[in-house]
Amino acid sequence: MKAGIVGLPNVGKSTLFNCLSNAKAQSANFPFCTIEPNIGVVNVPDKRLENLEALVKPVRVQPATVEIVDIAGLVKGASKGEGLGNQFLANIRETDAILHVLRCFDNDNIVHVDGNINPIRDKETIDMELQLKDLETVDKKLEKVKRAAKTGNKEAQKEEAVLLKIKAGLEAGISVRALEFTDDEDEAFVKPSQFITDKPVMYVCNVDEDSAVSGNKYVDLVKEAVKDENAEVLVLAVGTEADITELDDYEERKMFLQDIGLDEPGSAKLIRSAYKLLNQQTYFTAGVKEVRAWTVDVGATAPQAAGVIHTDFEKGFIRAEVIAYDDFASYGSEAKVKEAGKMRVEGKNYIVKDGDVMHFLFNV
Ligand SMILES: Nc1nc2c(ncn2[C@@H]2O[C@H](COP(=O)(O)OP(=O)(O)OP(=O)(O)O)[C@@H](O)[C@H]2O)c(=O)[nH]1
Ligand SMILES: [Mg+2]
Repeated sequence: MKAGIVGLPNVGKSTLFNCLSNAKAQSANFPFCTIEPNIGVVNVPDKRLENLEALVKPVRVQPATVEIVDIAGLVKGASKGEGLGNQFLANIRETDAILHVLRCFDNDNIVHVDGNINPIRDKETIDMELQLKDLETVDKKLEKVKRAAKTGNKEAQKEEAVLLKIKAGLEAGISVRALEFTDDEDEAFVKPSQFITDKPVMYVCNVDEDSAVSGNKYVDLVKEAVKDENAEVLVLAVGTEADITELDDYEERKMFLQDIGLDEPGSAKLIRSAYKLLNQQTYFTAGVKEVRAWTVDVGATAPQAAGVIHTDFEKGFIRAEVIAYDDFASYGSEAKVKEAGKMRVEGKNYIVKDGDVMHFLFNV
């Protein structure tokens, strides 16, 4: 699962990527600085993991990770191949969620490809290119399904109806994610088509240092424009955070963050939000050798969670011993949790909860 950073050229995507990841992407003040996508595996910051480490004192600690991809900037006409558009759109198609970066800072020295600062226009430019690409996809599919539908094939007729609805939506400037379908329609026809505008999205407003805490007039406009989308809007002073990331000393970084009014980097919040956007959650294993955060889909069962560690754990799953994170934290150790009768034994139908501390019993 990976989240892609998407937006116009020169809005700060690579700078953001560099804040998140140690894999350094080239960032410079000219449009189309990035061509090949940069991929980074990013640790997901989690206070609970730090706390478990303090309690268990293991040899190793391993945080959960999420993959972030820095993609080239899109411009008007990308769907028609403008600015290497088709290649960039293909890079976006390969991601599972979209982090849409909007430039919300004034600075005459940093070139804006469309001449002035207007995040709403920028968002519409990007949305339209993604929608046009999906329109191409839907037209191709319609072409195929039409004949079968004409011969009376019931499934094909259902699919045709769904595709026509998507086509009408896209033509009216509505992204696929904003259209309503029954669960059956979604599973059978919408999801498998992997429309770009069906991917979950969040907006990242790149602001100047002074707006890092409470945003600015541009952020207000963005919030107003997306209020019906049910999408998260994150405010981040990307340039400033990139400077802070350059500092080697932890205390110094903390001081600079406090100076601009933050108790943690906005990039940490962004990583957690991206993780959620990808529909991922964390369970822990807490042994003396290793305390580790593992990633599972929201809704995963106990055997599926075990399978993340090893496929044998899933195949031979017998049961899981489960401690809620809060119980582990308040009693302080596995032994004390057991004593208090707070450890649960769960079977193969158990749906894992975020923060569960788990131990699997299996035979192979
Ligand atoms: N003042 C200021 N400059 C920024 C900020 N974010 C990025 N920049 C500058 O803007 C320029 C472009 O940043 P990049 O991160 O390379 O932009 P990009 O979106 O990756 O651009 P492409 O790869 O060309 O699509 C660089 O000179 C950055 O230093 C910011 O928050 N404030
Ligand atoms: Mg770039």
